[in-house]
Amino acid sequence: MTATKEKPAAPATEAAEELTDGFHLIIDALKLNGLTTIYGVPGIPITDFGRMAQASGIRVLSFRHEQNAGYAAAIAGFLTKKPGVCLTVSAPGFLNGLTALAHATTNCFPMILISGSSEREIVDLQQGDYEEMDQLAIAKPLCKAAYRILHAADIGIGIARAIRSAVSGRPGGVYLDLPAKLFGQVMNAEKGRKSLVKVIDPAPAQIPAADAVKRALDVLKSAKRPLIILGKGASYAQADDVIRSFVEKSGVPFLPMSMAKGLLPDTHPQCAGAARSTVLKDSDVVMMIGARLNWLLSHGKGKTWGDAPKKFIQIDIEPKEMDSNVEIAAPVVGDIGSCVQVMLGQMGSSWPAPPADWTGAVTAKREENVTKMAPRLMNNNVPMDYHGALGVLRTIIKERPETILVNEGANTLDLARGVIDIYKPRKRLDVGTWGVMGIGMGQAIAAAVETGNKVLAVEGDSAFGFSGMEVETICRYKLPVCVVIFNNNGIYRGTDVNKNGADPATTVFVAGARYDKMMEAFGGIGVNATSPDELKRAVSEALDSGKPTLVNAVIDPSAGSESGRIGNLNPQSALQKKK
Ligand code: OXT
Ligand code: ADP
Ligand code: MG
Repeated sequence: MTATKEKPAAPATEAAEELTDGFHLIIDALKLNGLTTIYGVPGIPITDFGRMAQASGIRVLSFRHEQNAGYAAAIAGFLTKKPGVCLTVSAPGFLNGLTALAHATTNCFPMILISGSSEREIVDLQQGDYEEMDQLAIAKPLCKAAYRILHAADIGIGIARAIRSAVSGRPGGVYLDLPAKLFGQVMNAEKGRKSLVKVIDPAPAQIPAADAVKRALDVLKSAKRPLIILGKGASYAQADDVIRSFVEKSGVPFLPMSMAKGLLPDTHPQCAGAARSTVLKDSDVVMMIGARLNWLLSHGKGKTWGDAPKKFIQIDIEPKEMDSNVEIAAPVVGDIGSCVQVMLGQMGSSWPAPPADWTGAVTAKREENVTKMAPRLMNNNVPMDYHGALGVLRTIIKERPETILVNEGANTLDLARGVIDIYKPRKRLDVGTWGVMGIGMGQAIAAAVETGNKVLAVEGDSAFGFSGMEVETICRYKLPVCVVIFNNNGIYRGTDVNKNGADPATTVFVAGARYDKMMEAFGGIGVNATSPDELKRAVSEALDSGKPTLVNAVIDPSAGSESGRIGNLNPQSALQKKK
């Protein structure tokens, strides 16, 4: 059923007719489906919508830039299994939000980007409307699905489609285009109520085929040197107990990808995080649970994986993921909760432990690496190096395992990932599949809003710069976020010199900048920490008080290396090498 575009001609009984409009129908549709938080930036044509949504009890968080609101929505989707909602204005606001929508899709996070748009008739004739842009066409290739709602009577079904598209199957980003005229469209209130759709079972269980499960268990049982890799899909699935039982019953060493850390504690005796190279190279059967064989796993081949033949088992909800890089000997297609549950049920009561020489070798390598790192974490150097500063933060998280760690940068990211142990599921959020800088403050805000937990954001000084203005947002909403900036005066390092002119080198920033003053400008607490002791005191106080805090941690400008641990990905000029 469709409504006319203009307000319907007044019937004789108008005085008695109860009316509703696009504004209210969108709000009612979101609430009906449990979407009660919106991250966005107001402006034409969605300012009043934001006000009305707030008045109706939806929590509307206003950001300083749509990209950060988008990253907040994306990670809200990861944390809650419900689509995170980002609301923007037309053309430039929409484009600002689009990077985050693409990021959500790439990372398999459910998110809906809702953007107001200009008049269709003018946009389609390219007559130069205010913020004119064919947003639907631009969004389509960057997300899982894109829809436009033209009539108030279609709002219920349009929002239902967006929700189901975002969360069913492999989760991802959905774009919803709402032209300005839609908001003011009026219709009969009763008909409006009836047009709303509550999405039943938005992400139905996908039970794996029995023969696929048997094949996978047979391959796992045949292994001499098995390995389980847990990815962020496993964290997303919220099947924590069943995954833990499966891993423990199998006795197989497990390697967590960065956002799967904590699914089982990093200190678990089967954790092979500190023996990464060894387990990838020497394993003979690798079972992937919610992880892809993309660049982060060297595509399942090459030097990282050694010469010995390997068999892969893969659990994923997306059938096309199988054989994407190498042959998968045992594909198990389904949702992780169901797949792991069924496999666990079929393991019987006497599943054989993996050979002791393998588990012993993994443990020995892990302990060797942990022992090697330990003294570096205790150093009290001034200026601080990464290890001295991270050693302090590692202890702080150990003492407060409910804290959510947000982490971005290059060295700041790569070293923190190894040093800071995570003890609980979904307590580490980071740059994800693209290695994108700028997720920091959006993720920190959404983590605090969605979970109520304290948040520690450990940020490279460059990484922080991408979303730094949101410290005002953190202060405005009084969120329990402590931001620590690893300030080494630049991207990777602060020591590069431009040998050819007066301009600074491309990777360096103003030396000795005081990011803590930014926080003070908005009423938060700012601390300049020059030693591990000062850092420890400041961060402990911040997390215990829950007051918005920014700690400028002064790091030796020469401490970092180019691109952290992925310097090998930088192309090199043959000409440059000859010089
Ligand atoms: O087994 P071995 O012996 O090999 O040892 C491994 C582990 O076993 C061991 N380990 C441990 N030992 C002891 N104890 C413990 N607990 C332990 N845990 C592990 O340690 C080693 C290493 O382990 P790891 O890390 O697991 O293994 P590895 O080999 O590194 O893993 C490979 C990867 C690929 C899985 C891993 O490296 C990874 O996940 N990497 C992600 C990298 C990434 O995404 N980086 C971000 C992008 S870099 C670059 O692009 C940047 N930019 C450009 C830019 C971007 N990105 N975005 C946008 C929008 N614009 C521009 C910029 C601008 S970074 C950047 C800013 C950088 O400057 P900052 O100031 O922000 O930061 P600083 O660098 O600090 O200055
Ligand atoms: P990581 O970066 O941690 O290795 P990836 O983002 O590469 O993880 O992979 C996550 C995988 O998990 C994706 O292939 C996605 O299809 C899958 N996935 C996400 N949610 C589920 C789920 N509930 N059940 C099964 N697979 C899932
Ligand atoms: Mg830096």
